[in-house]
Amino acid sequence: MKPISLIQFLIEERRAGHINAELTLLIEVVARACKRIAVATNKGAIGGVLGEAGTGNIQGEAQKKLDVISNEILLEANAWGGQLAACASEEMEDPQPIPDMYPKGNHLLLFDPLDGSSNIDVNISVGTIFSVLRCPDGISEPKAEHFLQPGATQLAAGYVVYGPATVLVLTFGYGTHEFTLDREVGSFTLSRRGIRIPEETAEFAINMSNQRHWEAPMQRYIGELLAGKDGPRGKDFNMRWVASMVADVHRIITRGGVFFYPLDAKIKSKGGKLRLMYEANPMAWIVEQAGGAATTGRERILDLQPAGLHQRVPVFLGSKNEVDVATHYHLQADNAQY
Ligand code: FDP
Repeated sequence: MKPISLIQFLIEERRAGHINAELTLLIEVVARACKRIAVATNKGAIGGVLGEAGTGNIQGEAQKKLDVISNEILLEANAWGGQLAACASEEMEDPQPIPDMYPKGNHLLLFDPLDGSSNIDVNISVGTIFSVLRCPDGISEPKAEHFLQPGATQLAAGYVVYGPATVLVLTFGYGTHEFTLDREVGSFTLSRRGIRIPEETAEFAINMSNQRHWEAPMQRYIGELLAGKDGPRGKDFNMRWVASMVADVHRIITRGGVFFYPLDAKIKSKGGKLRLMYEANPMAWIVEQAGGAATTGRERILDLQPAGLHQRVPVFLGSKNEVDVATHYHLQADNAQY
């Protein structure tokens, strides 16, 4: 079969009425920026891009040089294209307006420019996560409040994993599709169309070092998985934790599994670890579009009404049956309390 390039796929999606011309171009621009991030990431130590930037982001986390470089690449690539009204990023407190010298469009772009960046110095996969929203009508200078739309209203969501291969995974609400970067040709090529996550799995991902801080229903759920064949679940489970959300989600998209970053006593006051607008929402939509499920342990992630640009939430996502069991345990425990 003849390879299908990303641009060819996007044009077909446009002809099918799934996206408009502006969104077609916007995704092409984001993908091009991600190719530049892939080049920077691939250079590693000889590119002078490893290590700390010596600054902190608005979440109070130390920034890596590549966090800053990736953020700049995405901002620069998207500023002039004419499809955006504003951008928001994990690395910036407030949305970045489109400079006056460039035309403005009707879309809002949110991104985590380099997810899993604590893995970059040890040569483990990292990635970019992005989400596209519509700019509310009549708003020419969008502020943070204009980005606060539930995940269910996203127009596009995607991530890129910079791993042994650079892979882009994308949804517009018509299935989840994967493109692999052909480095020689320089273009993303369709590698999987209409990805399906198996409903059943025996593989889970969680940072077990937080176990003692979890809520009781999470302790119960993971305790039952660990009990294996002899426990109430009657089967053995295996564990994987890359500590790059993009890589863990990509494994789930590829062979099933379930990923948890639950609430725990250490992060309770923050609401969770992962960010709703540019991590949980795009990943939740990508996973749902592949037949999986995504909740906070209590509610569907895509139904949440965001309260802040950098809001954090607990994340349970992946193979449907396991997300359902873990969510059910939390709701059951909540009901028993009242
Ligand atoms: P990182 O802080 O390195 O960017 O986005 C947050 C994130 O990584 C996820 O990619 C990853 O799943 C998680 O945090 C790792 O958390 P732990 O440090 O608790 O393992």
